[in-house]
Amino acid sequence: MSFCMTPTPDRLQDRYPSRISDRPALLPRLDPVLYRSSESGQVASGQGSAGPLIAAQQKRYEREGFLLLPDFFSAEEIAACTQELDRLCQSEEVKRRQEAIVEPAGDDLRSLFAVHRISPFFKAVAADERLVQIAEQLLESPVYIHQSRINLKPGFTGKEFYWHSDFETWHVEDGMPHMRAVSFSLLLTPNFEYNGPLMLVPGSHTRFAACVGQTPENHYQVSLRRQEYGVPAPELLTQLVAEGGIETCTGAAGTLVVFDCNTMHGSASNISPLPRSNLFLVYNSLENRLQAPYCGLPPRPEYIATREQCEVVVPQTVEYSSP
Ligand code: 6CS
Ligand code: FE
Repeated sequence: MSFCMTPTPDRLQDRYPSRISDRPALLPRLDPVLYRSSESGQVASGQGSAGPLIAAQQKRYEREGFLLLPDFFSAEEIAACTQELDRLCQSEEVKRRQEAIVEPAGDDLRSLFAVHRISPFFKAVAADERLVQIAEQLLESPVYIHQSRINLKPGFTGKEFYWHSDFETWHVEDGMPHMRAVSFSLLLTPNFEYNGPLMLVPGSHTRFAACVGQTPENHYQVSLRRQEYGVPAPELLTQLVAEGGIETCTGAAGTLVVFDCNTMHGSASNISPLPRSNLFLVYNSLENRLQAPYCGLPPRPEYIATREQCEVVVPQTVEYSSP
């Protein structure tokens, strides 16, 4: 497999150094949260930038690093999504794919990556104008899918996703230069306080939590099942939570969580009988394509971090009829 020739990482140009020092640190965020074209009159008048999010929502996203949007997808649309998810999960071919990640204990499916490439249905979801136009508004540019996945977190056996900043991994292991990417988590099943919902730390996106420890080779073969490198030191997490608290994103299926690439988040194990399945779509600005990984190791595979197939997502009106 050839990689597009990306420059070797310039450690001196590494604006977010992590997994280098043996001392954890909270560094300043050097990138905007909301990208805005300065000539936009609406911004000057305080109305915010043009797009689906009103000014108050933009302000909240800028302050907290995420938005919780209930009833974003209808019950019929979610029914179509879960029918496609069931089809994928029952496919022996899909379960044998490299994109299928099993839980650390046993063989329950934990995550299915690159669902926008494996499933034409989820490719259409990823192009849904209701999602893409929010991403374009926040990032102020055309966007492409950096990563897609469904985290299934099955009942009884779904294990935690320990605290982390996605950007820390995407910068160190994928070479993402700037904090100019946004994640959308669409709840495909109800997320209760007891079945491992996403937890976010409000305001944590404004600092970069530099981690300790050197990235192991082929780290993704372990980290996607249980992440131990690129996780914040307890003292950093304690400080971030003391300042911002923890918001648990519970809600009905169809709820949408929009969160900045650097917002600290995690989710607990699911010991309830009820699955917690969420679709994650990560939109990256076309101006923020991956460079050489800052850790100096070979790039992660394309199904985890889009490096070559950076097709601009064209917003579509999507009809969700159950297949
Ligand atoms: O390494 C990654 O890209 C994945 N790991 C986590 C814990 N969140 C983002 C993504 O799924
Ligand atoms: Fe994550």
